[in-house]
Amino acid sequence: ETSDRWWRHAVIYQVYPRSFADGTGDGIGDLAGIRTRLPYLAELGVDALWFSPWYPSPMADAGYDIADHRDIDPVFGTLADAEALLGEAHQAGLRCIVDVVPNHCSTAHPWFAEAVQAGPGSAARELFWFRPGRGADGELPPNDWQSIFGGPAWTRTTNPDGTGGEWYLHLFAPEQPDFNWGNPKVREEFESILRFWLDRGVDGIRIDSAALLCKDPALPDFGAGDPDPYTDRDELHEIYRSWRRITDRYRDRALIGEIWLPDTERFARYLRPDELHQAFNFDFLGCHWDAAALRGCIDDTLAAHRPVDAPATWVLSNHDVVRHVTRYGRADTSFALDHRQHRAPSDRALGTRRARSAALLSLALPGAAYVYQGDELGLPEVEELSDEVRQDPMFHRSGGTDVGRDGCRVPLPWAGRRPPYGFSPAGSDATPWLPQPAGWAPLTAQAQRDDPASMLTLYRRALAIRRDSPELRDERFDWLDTRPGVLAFRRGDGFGCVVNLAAHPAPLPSHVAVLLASAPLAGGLLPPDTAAWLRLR
Ligand code: ISL
Repeated sequence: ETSDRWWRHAVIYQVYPRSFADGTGDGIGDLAGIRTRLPYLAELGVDALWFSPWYPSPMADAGYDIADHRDIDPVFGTLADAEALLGEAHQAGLRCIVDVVPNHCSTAHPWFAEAVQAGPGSAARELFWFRPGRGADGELPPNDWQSIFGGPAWTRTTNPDGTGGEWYLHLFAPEQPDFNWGNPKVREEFESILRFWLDRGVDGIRIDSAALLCKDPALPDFGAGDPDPYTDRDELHEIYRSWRRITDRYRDRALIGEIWLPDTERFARYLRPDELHQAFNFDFLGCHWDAAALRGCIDDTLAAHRPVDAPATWVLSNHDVVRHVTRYGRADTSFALDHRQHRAPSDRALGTRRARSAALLSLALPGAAYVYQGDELGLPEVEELSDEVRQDPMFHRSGGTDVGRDGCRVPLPWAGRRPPYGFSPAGSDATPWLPQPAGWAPLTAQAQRDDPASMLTLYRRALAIRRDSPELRDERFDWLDTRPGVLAFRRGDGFGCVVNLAAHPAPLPSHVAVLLASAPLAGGLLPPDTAAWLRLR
């Protein structure tokens, strides 16, 4: 039997369980809600689902602070519900990917509770990074590392007598202590977690913060940051090789790394026949809406993946960044990761127009494409959230200077004229965990379903064409000559994609049939900010 290597060309839909669909009527999305919406996902035409964390968690970082990696948080359901969901998704032809978070756990994890109890010098503390502080009374953190969410990456414990004790390391929130990956027990634990989910039939594992696990054991100051003491360390590769050996004992399973590295050569080192199958390409996400910039990003990405024979991945949005409808409607379209400038004005109509083109572009490129829930509805970032409702630790830890990531995590609108737009079951009086805006009635799945001009219809048509086009599953990709500001490429022999990023209408290549366009064509011309898929003759 040969492997079909589905992950090389899959369209993977990211489900953020808290905000996808609420089946139980408490205002929080859950597994029951996902199960009722599987027909929607199958009809949309994606190949796979990636579930952001659904494990027991105090939710200090929306579930990325995990207390037990082998169970489901009661707010989402039970392990039996997860098994049923995996079975039903497979029945519907959808592969399933779970999120594994190996860099850290929750302070509520039994190992951490035990480590705090057991005190300095204990074996329990060896599973994390506990260190005495600096200064006369140990009142200063052990080194200068900063948390990615703001503030020092260290928090001090309190001794039983009330005095200050050792500090522990957390690259993210204080509720997310980092594991010590130098300890074999940590390695064994995650290998067992991997098997736990692979045994339950998941088709892939998304590895959170995959380049951050290993730390220089001397814990030197970051200083000038060269060499970086915790990013992209060589020891990581041995860990992922052992994960690959485990994964290879199952059929057609994929390891997918969340790897933020600006250096594409370093990035590609993780994509080996004996390491990860794929990793997210975040360059695309940070790229300007500009023909030359996009072309450069596409070329760099393809060039990085070619020598290692790994599929490229294309990501427009996820649960950590400003939604691309809003990014693309701004004068500066690039700052995907910077939530501080979040309040810069955005032209929604323009952003939507560009997002439609970006969908056709990303779905026509070689490799795997990721769709974040709500991309297919053209949801904008919700910018009008009041500070009181914001939950993201990024907002709270920055003292409000960074508005954080709640604006892209607002519960999906399914149907109806007003909140909760069918997010919670009919008759429930629950309020969604983050408030939905008043103007979303035209964006509901129901409102878009039968509208030929909707974003949802565009995605459905594009995904249907992608499934029926063998050219999009082979790796061949060639740029076609065009005028400045226009991107055009050929896939295989006869599939073409043209995107006009210029300010003026552009002629289509001659002798083509238009398969799909992101906006009506005007007299054979492609209007600005429009894309088309073509059959080339
Ligand atoms: O490492 C980074 C920058 O150098 C970060 O961008 C980091 O890779 C990213 O924030 C990791 O995100 C993931 O892990 C976080 C969680 O809050 C995010 O939602 C998740 O996607 C901690 O688990």
